[in-house]
Amino acid sequence: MGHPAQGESRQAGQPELPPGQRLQRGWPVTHYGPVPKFRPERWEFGVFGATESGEKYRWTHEEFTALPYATVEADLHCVTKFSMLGAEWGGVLARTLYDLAPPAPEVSHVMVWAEYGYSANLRLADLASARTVFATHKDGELLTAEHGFPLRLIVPHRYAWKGPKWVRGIEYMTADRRGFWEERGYHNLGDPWREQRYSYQEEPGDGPEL
Ligand SMILES: Nc1nc2c(c(=O)[nH]1)N[C@H]1C(S)=C(S)[C@@H](COP(=O)(O)O)O[C@H]1N2
Ligand SMILES: [Mo]
Repeated sequence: MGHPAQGESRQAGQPELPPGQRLQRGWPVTHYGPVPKFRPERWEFGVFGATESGEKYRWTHEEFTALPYATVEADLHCVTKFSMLGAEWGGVLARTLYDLAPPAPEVSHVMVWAEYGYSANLRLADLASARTVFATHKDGELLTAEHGFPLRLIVPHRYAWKGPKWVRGIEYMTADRRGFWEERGYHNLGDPWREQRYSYQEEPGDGPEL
């Protein structure tokens, strides 16, 4: 595990924007499709695919909210060029889930799955990064439905489309596969500090053939 994830060049507390981004006041709502209704009795979070044990892991909503709570300060960079700086995200560190439900040694990538089939692919190292968090809270308050309640992923060093709202699970993969936006014209890696916005910018090795 653990070569450091790429692109974390901003120092905490230093208001700096990635190239081409502008500061957004307030917190707009940006997503594709409807806001799902939360039904606690039907909700579960799963970790599946190539787990080390070969088993699928599940948490009910009650079990998930009992997992250790941590906070991470991180910015949100939308590929459409606005950024929100300095939010404090609270929830379960992705690293905690990684440790509770470890991947098989040959796992290189993950697909993060959300309601209605929204998905985003990440390198395993990006998921396991110390600041990647499955957030239930922002600035001490529960997320609203529009912003992803009951759970959304925050990957501080990636564009925000790689942080699904209404997230339901992690699939461990032994090869890379494109997620929802990565199949539809966005960059497979999506590092805002390298301005990796669109798939036409990809270089050989950045992602699977389109
Ligand atoms: N499930 C889901 N998650 C999603 C999206 C989406 O369309 N569906 N859009 C992404 C994009 S492009 C952005 S910029 C952020 C926006 O988060 P916000 O609405 O809380 O600001 O959510 C991300 N997560
Ligand atoms: Mo976005």
